[in-house]
Amino acid sequence: MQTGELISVNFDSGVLNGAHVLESARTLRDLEGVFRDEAAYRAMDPSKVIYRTQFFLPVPEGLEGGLFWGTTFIEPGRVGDEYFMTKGHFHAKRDRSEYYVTAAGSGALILMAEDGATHAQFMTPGSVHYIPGHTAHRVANTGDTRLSFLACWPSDAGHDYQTIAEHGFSARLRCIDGKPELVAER
Ligand code: M6P
Ligand code: ZN
Repeated sequence: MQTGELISVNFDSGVLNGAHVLESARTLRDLEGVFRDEAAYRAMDPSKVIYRTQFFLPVPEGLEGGLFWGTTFIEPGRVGDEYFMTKGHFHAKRDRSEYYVTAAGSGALILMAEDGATHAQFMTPGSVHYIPGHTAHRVANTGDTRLSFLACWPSDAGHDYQTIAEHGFSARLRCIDGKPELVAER
């Protein structure tokens, strides 16, 4: 039996283990321009880690036909009335799709079609979310504990952050009267 690339996932925490698991972190500093309340953003510690990601990339990035696997861990918290969330992206190859599966915590997956139509799906342990191609995706942690979700996406999908940096999402998940609400921009 071949065990060379073996990794394991802890389904309670979402943590990946294995010699080939890579990690990265995004701090508030990396999320410049993401949150609408700039004054609240400036008042916070820029070195605060908002989310971390673990990746398993068994084939080279860009290869057609492979799959990547990862877990994202988003801390609880808010910038103003907006929950801590991922940058979000379209896939550079627009037709590529992806799965997200919630391991722990609670949150929302915000999906935006290319025409700007936006909706959210609640994330709770065990929830499975299919992200079709041509759809930008971002996750917000709406709970008081860390939100962890597994992801599986094609190795040639790529990340287009630029379109989101220029146009943003057309709706934001804001905490209104203590509850998450998807609010259209303008
Ligand atoms: C998931 C996957 C990754 C992505 C990560 C963080 O694990 O979709 O491809 O990089 O979430 O999201 P983002 O890249 O938008 O910061
Ligand atoms: Zn993606």
